[in-house]
Amino acid sequence: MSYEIWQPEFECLPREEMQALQLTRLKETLARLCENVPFYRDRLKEAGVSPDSIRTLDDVRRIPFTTKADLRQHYPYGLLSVPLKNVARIHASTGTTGQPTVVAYTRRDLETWADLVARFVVAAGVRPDDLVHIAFSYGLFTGGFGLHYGIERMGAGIIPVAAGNTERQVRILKEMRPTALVCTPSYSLHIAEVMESMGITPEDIALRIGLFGGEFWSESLRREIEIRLGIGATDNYGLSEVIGPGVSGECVVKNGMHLQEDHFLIEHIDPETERPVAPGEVGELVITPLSREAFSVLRYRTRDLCTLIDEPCSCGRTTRRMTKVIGRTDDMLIVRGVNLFPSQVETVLLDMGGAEPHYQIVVGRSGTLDEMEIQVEMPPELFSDEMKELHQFERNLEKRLQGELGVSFKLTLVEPRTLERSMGKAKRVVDLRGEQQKTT
Ligand code: DLL
Repeated sequence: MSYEIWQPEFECLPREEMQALQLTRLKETLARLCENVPFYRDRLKEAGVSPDSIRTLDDVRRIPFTTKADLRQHYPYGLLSVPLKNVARIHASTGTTGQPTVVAYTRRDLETWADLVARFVVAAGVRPDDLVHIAFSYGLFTGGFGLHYGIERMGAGIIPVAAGNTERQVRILKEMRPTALVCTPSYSLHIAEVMESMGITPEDIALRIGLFGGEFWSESLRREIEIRLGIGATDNYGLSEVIGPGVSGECVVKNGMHLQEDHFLIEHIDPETERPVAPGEVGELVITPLSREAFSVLRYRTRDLCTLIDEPCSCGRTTRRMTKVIGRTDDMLIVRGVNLFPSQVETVLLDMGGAEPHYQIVVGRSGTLDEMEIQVEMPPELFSDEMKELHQFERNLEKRLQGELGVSFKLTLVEPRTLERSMGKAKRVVDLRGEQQKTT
């Protein structure tokens, strides 16, 4: 089987050449930041690091980490490394908590970004004769414009639908016949759900590929989406602080997302000890962009947890891969001392069969004790059925969740389609503990 590769001269570089390129670019990045960003000039001086003192890639560990808090402190333009007049575009992180973080691009940054997106779009199997339906929001979020220009670069056609009005999305799928769909995985599931309610089947539309990213989704959800939309679904990953979408993406082999290592130096650490994790273990990604002009970060703590895959991929790309993100360090809930990720609930729901993967976890406090409620939509076919079957379903689900989570909780079955659907990233957790503490 032959695989299309957008920039084989970079995506298939022999390991030593890749590392040499990374080292050169790392030194250039340090020099640029020392010269133009007072925050980094001071930080690096304090740490005793100069661009010339970096001799190997491992020397990157002498540089202090950058965190979201550092970016917030310098809101909006404190970390720019070019004058504002040279900035071609501004985006911002989704910022669910507190201040958003602003990121900026020069013309050259936008060119690079388009190529990085083009790479994973091509790797996912999209071709110039495809027509791509983009259902990401276009705006400060990097998803819409990021995918748009990358797809334009690789030559496929685009329907820039943007997020929202799901019935219209479905009509467009049916009438304009796009062959690929771009959105968050949770929104694709909602599109599937609305499609079913409109009596439209996968045979009535022309989709064959889904490119989904921007939030966590499990392998089980992938299977569910693939069946309900009749497509092959691929994952892609990125974050605004380092560029947006385009950090990594799956090829058609679908065994991990290829990291674009010529533009990002990847470290993988234990979030507690901050030391590198052993191969094959779960760790937090720490990313240093190697080519950004307008705005860059050194050793950015992504808080995203995954495993790295070093073995070569049969597609021919030589880059390392990351598995699906299993969660974020700040998504991890600690309920009565037990650590859990919302993703565990999704996996149970989908693996059980018959359940809908729509859920919300509400954590509160009663006195000094944490309390957790898991709200799950009951399957529509059971909703109107006999109570006996519904109770059976409830007991079964409770048992499975209990086995997976290892902490007690209250399971509440809610009516079908009553949990809020998001057009972008789904909100799975409502943690009321901070608020309750403030008021008690
Ligand atoms: O979500 C960039 C993006 C847009 C990536 C569209 C892919 C497609 P932010 O809004 O800054 O940027 O959010 C970044 O989203 O740190 C992860 O926690 C999460 N995330 C992004 N992609 C994935 C993915 C964009 N494929 C944050 N799987 C990141 C799991 C993801 N989590």
